[in-house]
Amino acid sequence: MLGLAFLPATGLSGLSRQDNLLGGACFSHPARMVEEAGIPLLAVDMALPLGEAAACEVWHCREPLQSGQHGAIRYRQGDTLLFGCLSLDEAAGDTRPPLQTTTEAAYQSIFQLLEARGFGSVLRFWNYFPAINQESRGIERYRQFNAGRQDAFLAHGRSVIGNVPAACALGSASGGLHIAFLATRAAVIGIENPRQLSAYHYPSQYGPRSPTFSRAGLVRLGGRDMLFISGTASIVGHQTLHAGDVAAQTRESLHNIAAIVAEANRLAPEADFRLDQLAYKVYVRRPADLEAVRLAMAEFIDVPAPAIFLQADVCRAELLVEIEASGGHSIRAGAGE
Ligand code: 3EB
Repeated sequence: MLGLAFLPATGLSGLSRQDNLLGGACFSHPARMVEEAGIPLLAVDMALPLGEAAACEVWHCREPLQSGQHGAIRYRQGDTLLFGCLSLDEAAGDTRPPLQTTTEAAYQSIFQLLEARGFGSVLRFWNYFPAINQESRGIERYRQFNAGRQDAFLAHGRSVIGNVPAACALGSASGGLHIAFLATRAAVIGIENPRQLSAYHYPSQYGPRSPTFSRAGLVRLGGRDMLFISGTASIVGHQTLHAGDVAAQTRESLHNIAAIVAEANRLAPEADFRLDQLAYKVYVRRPADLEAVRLAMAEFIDVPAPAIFLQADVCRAELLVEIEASGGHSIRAGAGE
């Protein structure tokens, strides 16, 4: 029904022969466009600390698909799934910080598209933009982003607490605002982590507007339960733990993911999600920390799981690592067939 492949940029054309590609994102430093006719693919400037040239995250499915364009959004959809992405230069529209204005415009455009095509739920948003921890106009850029995102949710009459989509927000090395999203006509259940305060309830010390995301989204597609876990970091309650200790941060992040998986299994008892059967994307702030992160992951998850490692800034200055994951769909890692 739905599948995820982690591929080198050269593996893409091989995949398209047997699967219908929805779209995805390619990461390299510098960013390199991967052209695949009609397939919405982001080109994100993000280094690969393992030294590979590029890594692509590609979603595919069995549904017949058609491509379309809505403003800056390139998308591809079938009966139950829609993948879209857009890349925007930050443009000043009014007196607000340009990133905030651009973020609001991007999300408004996404919601317009989803409303027009009749896709009621977003399984996952991925957000990438440069200098995420930098301040401009007296406010950190991640916080500018949060304001723009929340305003777009509100403008479209969407709730900003409770059943909101899973997401991540990471700092890229350069470029504009990149957003990718996977939406569905099926019902998605937002999942929270009992170890963490819901991000949409974070107190104002983390910014005037709380981030609008759930810890995970759970959906049943084609008779299978699927889980989309948001970027997960070393945060318990609302506090950052283990400042300066990347191994401990990695373990805490995985404890959080384990708690989210337990919540998902409680809500979908048939699903039986397991840590060693998820696909991971791991964002490491400092390349020198890579081995410590990999070791901590290998100790926590006994069986090696498919993973992409990327070098990215995380949305709180003290956070050294952030991990996202998904499962229940098919997962393929490697050169494709
Ligand atoms: C956190 O738990 C870490 O703003 O979309 C994780 C996942 C984080 C998503 C977002 C931010 C976002 O608060 C940061």
